[in-house]
Amino acid sequence: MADKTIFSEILDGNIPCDEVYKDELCLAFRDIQPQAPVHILIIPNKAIPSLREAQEKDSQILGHLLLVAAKIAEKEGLEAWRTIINTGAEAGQTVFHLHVHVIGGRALTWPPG
Ligand code: DGP
Repeated sequence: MADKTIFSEILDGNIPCDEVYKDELCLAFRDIQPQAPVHILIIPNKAIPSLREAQEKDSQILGHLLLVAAKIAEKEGLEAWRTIINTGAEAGQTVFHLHVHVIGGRALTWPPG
């Protein structure tokens, strides 16, 4: 069993969040350290530590997170946006509960840092 993360605490309602979307598989809320005018995190209810630990049986959840990302981007009025899943500390992952970043509202450069 993975250690509890701050995102589990948010899912449990122990830590508040600025919620933007919720359904039976996931929760989305605004990032506390936004990197752009719109910066939203989508997390599965299931505590998968990272994409590395995701399994075949998680396919529906993973696909769902991306479809929710597109739905949220549209709701936020974004014409372009970036979806990011950091996997591993060296890639910038700091919270080990899989999450999709949705970032937009400004021009985004490539390649990322
Ligand atoms: P990552 O670096 O990919 O693991 O992204 C973690 C993100 O989570 C980071 O952008 C900051 C955000 N974050 C960390 N703690 C909290 C919190 O308590 N509330 C909210 N809303 N965001 C958080």
